[in-house]
Amino acid sequence: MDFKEGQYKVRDLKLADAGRRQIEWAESRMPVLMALREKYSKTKPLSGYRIAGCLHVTKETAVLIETLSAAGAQVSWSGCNPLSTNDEVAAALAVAGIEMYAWYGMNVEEFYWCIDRTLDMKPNLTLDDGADLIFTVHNKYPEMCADIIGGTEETTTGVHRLRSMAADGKMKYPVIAVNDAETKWDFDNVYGTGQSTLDGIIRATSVLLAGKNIVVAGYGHCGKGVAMRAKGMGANVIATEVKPTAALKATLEGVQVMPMDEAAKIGDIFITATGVKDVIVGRHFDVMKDGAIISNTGHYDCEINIPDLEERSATHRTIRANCEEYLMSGNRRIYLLAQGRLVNLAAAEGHPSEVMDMSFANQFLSQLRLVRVDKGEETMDRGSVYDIPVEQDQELAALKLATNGITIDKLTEAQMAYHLDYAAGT
Ligand code: RBV
Repeated sequence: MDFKEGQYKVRDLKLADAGRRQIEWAESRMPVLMALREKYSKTKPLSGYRIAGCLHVTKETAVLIETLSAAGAQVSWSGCNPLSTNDEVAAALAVAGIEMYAWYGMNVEEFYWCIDRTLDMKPNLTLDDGADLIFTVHNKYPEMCADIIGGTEETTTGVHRLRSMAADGKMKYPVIAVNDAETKWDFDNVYGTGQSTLDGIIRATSVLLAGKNIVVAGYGHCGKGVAMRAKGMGANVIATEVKPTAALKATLEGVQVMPMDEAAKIGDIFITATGVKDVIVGRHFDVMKDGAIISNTGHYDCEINIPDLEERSATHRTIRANCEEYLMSGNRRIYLLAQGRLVNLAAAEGHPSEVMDMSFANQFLSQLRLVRVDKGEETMDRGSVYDIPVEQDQELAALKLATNGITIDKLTEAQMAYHLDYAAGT
């Protein structure tokens, strides 16, 4: 493995040219982020700032990294999942001089080694997806917190955990919840997860989705996106839920709702999207049909209890990339995709560039906001989680529409006055 201490550890630098072509492809589909790059590469507001990032190394993330770098930041990066790095992209970034520690198929020990290396440069900003970097700083290097201005967090699970940490009074620097921007969760989580999850399942199995019973565990934004797309492909979609309002929405969207104990008996394909552990466990494997396919699209790999599956299985073998066949009692076969890790990134390429454009524009603008805090132009409490300003959502959405050549109406002054008039009625 090519490795120069202190700079990078990637699979193979010879993959760099192929990676660069993929990054250019993503750039051509991320006009909002590219417009921000154009603007801020002139003023370089991130000059003198050191950003450690821990987020899936994909072609889209490369566009974010190179935008941060063009705005003047020194960047060091690790992937936020052992199975989500695009080795070609990682090589291209290492060749371009980014400190890069990521390769596909690393083990958990290597995963944390990579995070440690990104901290060697003593960052003053952090950028997370899943909060593993923030947790590492707080738990292993607490002395670093004082020099860190703040961090940003990409995903639902990470934001959820950081809010618990803040409520417990344990957070030592402010974090911006990028996930909670409308231009993030209502697009990335729904349409991104919807498409990329089915993409991962199809690449790993090549099965026909039409006519299948697809069980989606969790009807949050991600689960809803998956369900919507699976329905469009002709599947019979079943949702499992613990939250009454989410379950009720599913029923009104034409999705059948039942407990996992029932769904386990009839599902052909299972997709977990809950953010909690042990959604599919031993007793569910016991009643599954021969040929059942199980996958996860939640951030962590604990939604499917894999030790339970292994305990019940006499043997297992690899059928094809990201598809492992487990032989169960009664000669039933169960197929586990991507080792229960997020199937959309492990078996496909994650969300498409067009949707990551807005997520990562929010990331970039949030890093700039933290710099404003450093400069005293804005204040933040060091133990809190912050939302994205609502104006930012509207600005980014307007920019995205404009880059798509779409124009929209504007309220006239009379309409605006009517809109604000609390005396108007029938
Ligand atoms: N995600 N990133 C990509 N193509 O770079 N795809 C998905 C990509 C992010 C997404 O924003 C989600 O919140 C997170 O991965 C889950 O880990």
